Amino acid sequence: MDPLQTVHLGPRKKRPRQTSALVASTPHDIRFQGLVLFILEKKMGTTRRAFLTELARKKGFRVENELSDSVTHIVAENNSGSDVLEWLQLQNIKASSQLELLDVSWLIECMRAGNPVQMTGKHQLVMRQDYLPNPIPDPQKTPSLAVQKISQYACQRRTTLINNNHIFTDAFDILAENSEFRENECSCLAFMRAASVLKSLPFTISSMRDTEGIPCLGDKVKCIMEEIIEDGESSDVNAVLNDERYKSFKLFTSVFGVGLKTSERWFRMGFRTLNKIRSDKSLKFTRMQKAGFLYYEDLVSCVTRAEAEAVSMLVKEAVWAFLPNALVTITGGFRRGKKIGHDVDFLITSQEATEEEEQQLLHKVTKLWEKKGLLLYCDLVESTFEKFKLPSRKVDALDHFQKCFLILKLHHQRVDSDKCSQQEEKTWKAIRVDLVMCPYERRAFALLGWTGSRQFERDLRRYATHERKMMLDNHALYDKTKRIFLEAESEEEIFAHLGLDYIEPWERNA
Ligand code: DCT
Ligand code: MG
Repeated sequence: MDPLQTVHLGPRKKRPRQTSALVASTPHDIRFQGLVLFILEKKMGTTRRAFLTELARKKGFRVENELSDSVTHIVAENNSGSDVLEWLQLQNIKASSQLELLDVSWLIECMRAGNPVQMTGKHQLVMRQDYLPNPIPDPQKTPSLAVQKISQYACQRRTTLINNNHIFTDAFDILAENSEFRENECSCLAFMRAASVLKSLPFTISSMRDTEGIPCLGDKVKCIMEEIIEDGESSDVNAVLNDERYKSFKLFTSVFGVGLKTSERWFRMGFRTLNKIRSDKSLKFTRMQKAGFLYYEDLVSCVTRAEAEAVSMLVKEAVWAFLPNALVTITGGFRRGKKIGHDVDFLITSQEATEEEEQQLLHKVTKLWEKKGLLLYCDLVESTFEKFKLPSRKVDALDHFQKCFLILKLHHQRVDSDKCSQQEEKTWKAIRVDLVMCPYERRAFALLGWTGSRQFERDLRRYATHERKMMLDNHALYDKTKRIFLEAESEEEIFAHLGLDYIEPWERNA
């Protein structure tokens, strides 16, 4: 039997208080700095507390006898989040916002593992303060830890790639896409926000009771969730997946250069397959669409991380040939830790370059690739950036930096040297690459904007506007109350200007 679980088997005899056992414990080396535990005696009992304290200390954990400011984790047994909060209140203790309230199951897992294990929703008695919609402390309210609410803004949630609610978010992603194809903006936004908030949850929703207090879940959304919980699937989603318009739009927009307008036209003309479209002599294609059809197979198969890294080398080599000190940063999904993507995005900037050199760089780089036969498609858009222009009000507006949308030829041997050319086989893959060139002093804004996700960016701007009376876009942050531009050297500084806790790139997968 597991000694950790041999407790609470029937009533126990009352024993004299053994606090001395805690105080007198022999000193142990602390192996996990920065982690300070306090084990709550309430409902756990003195003996078990003493046992767990000693065990944790033996394993190198720092466990405090008294609750102090240095404590980072409170561990409780048979207590709910509100029980612990109530207890804290009774002690008149001001809990810091970073304090984790955890169930003893977390500590037990740590003991088994011999080191701190990741905290998940099932361990957390309350959500962390970071999820508060307005994390401005109210000095009237002590202790400051309240039962925490999940913010309606993605920029106040931490969304990693661990998605505990796939069954729901897959459904809402499909419904959002269908609404987009039907140009129903409202319902598209509602489904996207629902998917986004569910992606951030540290636990899986298994009954409708779990949805209490979660924002962005309207009646329609809840109905669909209820159906998925009960039947394992949603009839709305099934209807969409069988819908002619949805299937056609999905197929047509998978071609580079084909958007909603073109899809609509082809759909109305009665087209249902790409082969029919490709071979129709009466249709006119843009240069982008021609490239899209030509490299279709390569472009629909996603870019892997290894391929993205190979492209990164290619980009750096070319950029550094002209501007050796330029900063080249991978942005987009790959910066957020994604394993695959539909393209590879880069932000380029240089502290030393003159305006002329800055303007010329993308031209030189793409010419170099053209000479080497690596440039399969190139659309270079000149900058329309103006220094003193106010940030855009449009949430989805494209920025004004100089940029190019490319398709590059990536030779397999640049990815995997073993995969050498076997005769007649194609030895390369076409990859979509976006390069953005920005003035050095705007790099933090450009980086934040190009890291995404789109939902995260939308909510950052919405939050800036509605909660801070500020305007944010990929170029700048403007404070409307003070009527000044707020400068930033790093993303951390932008979050600080907005009064937001910093969210790491890999926590922005909203
Ligand atoms: N972006 C934006 N507004 C746009 C286009 C892009 O804010 N109109 C930002 C958000 C994400 C980033 O640029 C890169 O865009 P994509 O490559 O489209 O997205 P991604 O997150 O990199 O996803 P994927 O893996 O599909 O490339
Ligand atoms: Mg991308």
